[in-house]
Amino acid sequence: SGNRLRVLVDMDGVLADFEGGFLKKYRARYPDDPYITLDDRRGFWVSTQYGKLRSDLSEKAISIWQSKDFFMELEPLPGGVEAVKEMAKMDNTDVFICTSPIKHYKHCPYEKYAWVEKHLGHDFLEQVILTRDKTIVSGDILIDDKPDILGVELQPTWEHILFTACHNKHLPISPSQRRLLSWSDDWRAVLDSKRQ
Ligand code: DGP
Repeated sequence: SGNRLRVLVDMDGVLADFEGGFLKKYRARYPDDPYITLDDRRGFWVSTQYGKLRSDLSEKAISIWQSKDFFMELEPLPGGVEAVKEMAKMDNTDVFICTSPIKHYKHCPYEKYAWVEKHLGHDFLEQVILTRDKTIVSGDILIDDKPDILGVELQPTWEHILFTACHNKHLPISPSQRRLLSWSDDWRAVLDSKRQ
């Protein structure tokens, strides 16, 4: 509160390699079916692009992230875990992981907590926010790879910083939208720009 900076960090596509983990497991499970390379990914929804490739592939794609151990076994994206740890140690800074679980809830919510515990430590579980609507969460910054973050709150308190991912890297940069190209990009400057 007060003059503290509150940073919300998305998980899939920002801290955890959802796209890489998906493609690896999709190809292993469906070796005879076509796939979309990460370079050819367009649009946030993986199942939508697979469905356009061939109608039966939408369901096959969905079966991958609905499987046990999918979310748990995602690899960390380069520099993400280190950046979050550093942020959390900064003066006057509160960091929360703000992530939307899939509605097939058998494994995903549990595995998201387990991933945070494994990579950021048990104490960091205090910082986890699972929500399907990020607009109702208040913060100064939301670092997220989804281009359009919509919900019931039409004027979220946060500024959305678009984190570059395979599916959004070709989108035209709107003048109002700031980007982080990766965790090697200057995320400290983005945070400092929002401090009082
Ligand atoms: P978030 O990154 O917090 O906005 O969460 C979005 C989740 O949705 C994340 O786990 C990735 C997943 N996802 C990606 N593509 C699709 C899709 O086509 N369908 C569904 N249901 N989920 C998807």
